[in-house]
Amino acid sequence: FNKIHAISAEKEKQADTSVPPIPKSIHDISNGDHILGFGADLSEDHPGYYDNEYKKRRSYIADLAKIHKPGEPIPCVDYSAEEIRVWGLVLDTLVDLYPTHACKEYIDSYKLFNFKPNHIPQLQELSEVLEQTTGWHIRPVAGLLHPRDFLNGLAFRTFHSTQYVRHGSNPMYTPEPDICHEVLGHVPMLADPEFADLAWVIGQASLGASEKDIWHLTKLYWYTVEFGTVKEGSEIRAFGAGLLSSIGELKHMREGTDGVMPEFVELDPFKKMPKMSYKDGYQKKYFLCESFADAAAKLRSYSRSILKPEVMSMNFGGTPIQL
Ligand code: TIH
Ligand code: FE2
Repeated sequence: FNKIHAISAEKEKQADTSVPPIPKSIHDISNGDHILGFGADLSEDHPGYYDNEYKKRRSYIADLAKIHKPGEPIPCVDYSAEEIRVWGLVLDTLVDLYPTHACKEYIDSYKLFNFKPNHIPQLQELSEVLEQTTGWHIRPVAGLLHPRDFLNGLAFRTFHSTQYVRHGSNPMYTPEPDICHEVLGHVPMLADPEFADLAWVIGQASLGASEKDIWHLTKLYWYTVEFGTVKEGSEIRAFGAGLLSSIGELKHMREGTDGVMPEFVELDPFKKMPKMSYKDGYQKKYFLCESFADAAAKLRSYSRSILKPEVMSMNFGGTPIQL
């Protein structure tokens, strides 16, 4: 009996320690301790793998992010002519698609930002606009954060953003986030109050969540904030940042690839979500929302079902939890 008892006590301890302490503010979340995948170590299938100059540049930009402290101005990056060329190309191609492919909230918020092909916006200037519109903040990050840290950031209305530019060999699609994705995909959406609310709901639910729940929330995040689509009359429009920053994926969402159309399914946060991957190219399945308000309401009811009692009494910079 003693032995069994000792083993189960040990298991319980493990289960306990697998959920780290709940962060009380953005200062409790690290932007550089848990970088996953890519980061500065590119895998062999990454378009920049054989480009040493590119890898050096990425490490330099990643190191800038690591020294940043929340509340301080975000370091500016002096982008090179090649980096600006890539950004300009992505922007010029995407602006032609937005009127027909992007949701109306995106098209509206986009106007706040005056993006130009010859200037890569600095995170600091963008964060200032968001602070004034929806109260969100941008924080630079060295690479892909661990999902718990990333989602926890959303609870404090903080969006962790990369600052490097995708490899120039394929500006139409990159397998990982880069500054073009963050700026053209996420930033205008975060200036929309209803969308910002949806992202906040996912963040609040992630505080103190079990590993299993973190995984499910990551998928909910992926299929809405990253690859979500929304009905507008008889049309399907994109609101997910992974769509809005990739010319290739936006076209694929509408027209399919090699004669195969993607599938569209209704969002139900209580159902098991399909597996997600950075490695499989374009999505085969998109979740279709009636509206942001409807998607946020559904996410809220799921989030309430897993919310930790300690989080209920937390105060998010003067605003109590709103689930
Ligand atoms: N595929 C997107 C792009 O080309 O901009 C970037 C990513 C979004 C989500 C995951 S990777
Ligand atoms: Fe993203």
